[in-house]
Amino acid sequence: MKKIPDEILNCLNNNQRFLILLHQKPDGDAIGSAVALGKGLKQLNKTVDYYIDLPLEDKLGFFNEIQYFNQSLQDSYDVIVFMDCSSNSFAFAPAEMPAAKTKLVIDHHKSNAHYGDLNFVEITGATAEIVFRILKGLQVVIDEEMADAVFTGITTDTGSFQFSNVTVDTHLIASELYAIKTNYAHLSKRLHTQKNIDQMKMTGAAIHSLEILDSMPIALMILDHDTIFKFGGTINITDDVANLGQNTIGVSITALLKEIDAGEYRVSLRAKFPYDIHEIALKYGGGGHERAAGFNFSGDINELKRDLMDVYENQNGEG
Ligand SMILES: [Mn+2]
Repeated sequence: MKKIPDEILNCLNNNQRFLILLHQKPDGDAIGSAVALGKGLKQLNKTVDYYIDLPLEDKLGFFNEIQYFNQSLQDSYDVIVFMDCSSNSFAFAPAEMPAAKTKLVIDHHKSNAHYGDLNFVEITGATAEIVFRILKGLQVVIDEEMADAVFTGITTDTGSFQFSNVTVDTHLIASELYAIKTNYAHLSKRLHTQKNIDQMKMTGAAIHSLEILDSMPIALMILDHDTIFKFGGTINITDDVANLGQNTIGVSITALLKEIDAGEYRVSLRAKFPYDIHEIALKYGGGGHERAAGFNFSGDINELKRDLMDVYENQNGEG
């Protein structure tokens, strides 16, 4: 497991007042990374504020540390930490950004724009893996909630250790987490399989909508506004729904479209090796990874279908 560079550890060690920011609509990795680093810094007697896009997905609402999210902000900080966020514009930030001596970016997205004064970007399974290494570098004692937070980041961003972003380090870190807490079964179920009845029905509706594009290995699922409204009016269903399309035999690329407002979609893309769909997300102002990306979309769905088919036709057989 590679060491975290001294300049990153020094930035955290030698400053006192921190603000933690994440990407919009924070996922398990973003929230897990924030909780773990925030608690670690507090253990070193730093002050830590969080400014987070709420409400969280239900499944992420269990951290005790959440009670400290979005309390009053200071006019200035020593360090503003951007976590799991590939670009400035994708960050969820206050309308008036507090002043800071240093903007520190900690991320694992290939597309990261290195928009900080100090950037630590490494392609890992999850940002939470980097945070775990930082905590060890800072010689923080990792408690059970921090272990849960790191585990949450890793297991959600790796699809429960199933995705191609899993590495030796992912498992080494997980093994160390099991030395802190012996059982993550309850947490895994909470994060991956348990849904309330509306979320269950909406998952069913998404699967029911699944279509295959033009005999290509591309699946499209659409949850229209009426369906979302019928099952509680929120798209508070997990990434796992997008992954379900990928479970269809013969499918290599999946798009899940959730119509959050009339004609306005939140799109989640998934791909299997060797396909790279993150360029599509970038085209529409979103971000992500080669095999998992997302963006907001209000155009013609046929254009999006064309983009997906282009990825297949242009990248087929490469790799
Ligand atoms: Mn992530």
